[in-house]
Formats: sequence, C-alpha cells, structure tokens
Amino acid sequence: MPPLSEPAPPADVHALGADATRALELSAWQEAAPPGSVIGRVSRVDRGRFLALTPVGSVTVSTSGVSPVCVGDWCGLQGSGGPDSYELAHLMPRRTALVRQSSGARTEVQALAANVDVVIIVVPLDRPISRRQIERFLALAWDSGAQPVLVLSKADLVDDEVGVGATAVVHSVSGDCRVFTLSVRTGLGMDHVLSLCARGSTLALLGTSGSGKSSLVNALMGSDVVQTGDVRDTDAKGKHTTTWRELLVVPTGGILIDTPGLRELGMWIAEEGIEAVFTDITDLEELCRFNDCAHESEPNCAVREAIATGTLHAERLASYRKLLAESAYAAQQNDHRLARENQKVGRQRAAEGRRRARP
Ligand SMILES: Nc1nc2c(ncn2[C@@H]2O[C@H](COP(=O)(O)OP(=O)(O)OP(=O)(O)O)[C@@H](O)[C@H]2O)c(=O)[nH]1
Ligand SMILES: [Mg+2]
Ligand SMILES: [Zn+2]
Repeated sequence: MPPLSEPAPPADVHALGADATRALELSAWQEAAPPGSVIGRVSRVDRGRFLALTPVGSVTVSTSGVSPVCVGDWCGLQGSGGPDSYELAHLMPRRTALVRQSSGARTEVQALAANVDVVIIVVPLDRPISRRQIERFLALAWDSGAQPVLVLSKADLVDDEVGVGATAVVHSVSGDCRVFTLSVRTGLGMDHVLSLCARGSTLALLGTSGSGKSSLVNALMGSDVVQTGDVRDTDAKGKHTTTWRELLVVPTGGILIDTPGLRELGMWIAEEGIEAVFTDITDLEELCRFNDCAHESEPNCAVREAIATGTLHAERLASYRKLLAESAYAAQQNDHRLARENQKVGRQRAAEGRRRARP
C-alpha cells in the first residue's frame, strides 16, 4: 500500500466542506457526545480502517467487515487516547451519494462518495467520444443528487476542428448539464473549475481511466499530490493509475474527491437518474396519447413523430431503453438477492426453533 499523505489539519468543519446547516448538525452531535469525541470527514477508506480529517488533524479509525462509511461521509468519532485509536460513533445522514452496482456475480449497491455537491465528469478529447458512456456517467451523477458538469479534457491534444466536432456530439447528450473544455497543459478552462472549487463545496471527479482526473487534481492543488499515469499509445486508454478514492482540501477552499477510472459501467442507476438525462424524451412522452405508450405502434405517439421529423435520434431512444432495462434488471437481481437472504435467515430461525424444541 502506498504511504498515506498527511494533510494539514483544517481549522474547522467549514474548511472540510460543511455549510451552515451541516455545521449546526455536527455541533449538535458534538455537544451531546462524551468528552474526547471529535467530528470528522472520511478522506480515504481501506480494508479494515478509514482515515478522517478532523479539526484536530487526520485520524485513523478501525472498522471490521464491509466499511460502514465512504469517502465524503461526515461522522462522529469516539477517541480513546492517541491519534489512531478512534471508533466510529455516529454516521451523519448523507445528502447525496454516488452509488453503483459493484462488479461480481452478486448485485450489490456500493456507495462511491457521499455529500458531493458537484460531479465533474471528465471526458478526454484524445479518443473517440462515446455518447453512451457520457449518458451513463450523467445518469449516475444525476441519480446521486449532485449537480453534474461535463469537462472535455486534453483540449491541447486536438485541433480546433476535432474539438468543435466532439463538443457538438457531447452537446447532443448533455441536456441541462454545463459543458466546458479544459487543458491542464495550457490552463484553458481552469478558471471555470476553480470557480466551482470554492469553500463549502465538495467536488467529485468521474471518468474513465486516463481521462485526466488526477492531472486536474494536481492542477487544482498546485502540486503533484496524486499520481498520474500514461495512456496506451494504441487507443489512448488509461492504465488505472488511481486505485483508491481520496478526499483533498484544495487551496481555494473547496473539497475535491479523486476516484479511480470506473472499469465497467455496469452500474445500477435508479430510474430517476436516467430520466434526468433523457428529459428530451420524457418531455415528449407527456405528449403521447397513451400515458403508458411504449412508442412502438401506438397511435399519436409523440416520440415516434419526433424521430420521424428528425428532432429526436432513434439512437437516443435506444440508449434510453437500454439503460432503463439495465436498471430494471439490476433492481430485480437485488430483489432476488434480498429474497435469498431472507430465505437463509428464515432457515436459520427454523433450525434454531427446532434446536430449542428438542428436549
Ligand atoms: N496533453 C495533455 N495531457 C493530459 C492532460 N490531462 C491529462 N493528461 C495526461 O493524460 C494521462 C492520464 O492522466 P491521469 O490524470 O493519470 O488520468 P486519470 O483520469 O486520473 O486516470 P486513472 O487514475 O487511471 O483513472 C497522463 O499522461 C496525463 O499527463 C491535458 O490537459 N493535456
Ligand atoms: Mg487518476
Ligand atoms: Zn409514445
């Protein structure tokens, strides 16, 4: 495991991204808590422990089993002397959470980051733009409750013509989300990111491996605090350089969460998040004659009419359907898993009952 960076202790919870309401909530907990308790924000989660930034510095908290916290969580910690002997005493309710379905045979919802205000989706201009991928990242971001922003990175690597073409493609799927171009090499667009990175704001970076997330972190931090990696010559894809999520305090006062490039986008997104990305289609659906219109062969279907007149691309309807189907499938898998677990508990209870019934 790489060495842990030791961040300077922040002066107060505001410096860790708390707004007035959150600060009140935190001090209410602190006042009722026993002496030696401290409030913290989770900055990194490892197996068996997590790190939290607190007004008294960075502390290590031991955990067992699946981590109860994720990066960005606010928590109350109970100290028992020494900087590394804290226990999790209270987890504050999450206002927003980036969640995805974890990879593997079992469908499990995994929180990636909590209490994020702005999700910066980093899309590199040095490889072909994938509308589908952007739609998925957008759905994940909208679903979290945070505000997404699309950043087209590495603008210095492409000529203007390519840049303009790529931007047009991105605008065809971005909906209400702001889009701007960035280069950490030339500084283009850095003023936009910096304006988002103000005190009281928490930003999380999302994007595929090699898209330039960690390079942006370093540019905002003003020094190389996280590792960046090369991309493959053949297809400009990254090599998964960042392997854990980390929360950092930016000199401008904002909080920044770097994340590893998501390997597979088989993520579970609630229907609400998907609908937020496809408001062009959901708006049209309201105009369909039947409110359960499947946009197949029903009469007076506004969606099919829009495709016929060219105001909506058939491909976009296909993306929308595909994401909704995936979401329904994942939800169903989740139900199956719960059902199986309930069955197991039921069997255990029955076995206990039988044992007790024996003389
Ligand atoms: N020319 C140029 N290269 C960039 C820019 N931003 C990032 N890069 C390069 O792109 C490569 C990948 O950057 P990273 O910041 O490591 O990418 P990442 O998104 O953090 O990747 P993972 O940690 O693997 O998910 C590195 O070689 C960077 O130097 C940019 O604005 N211009
Ligand atoms: Mg990285
Ligand atoms: Zn219809």
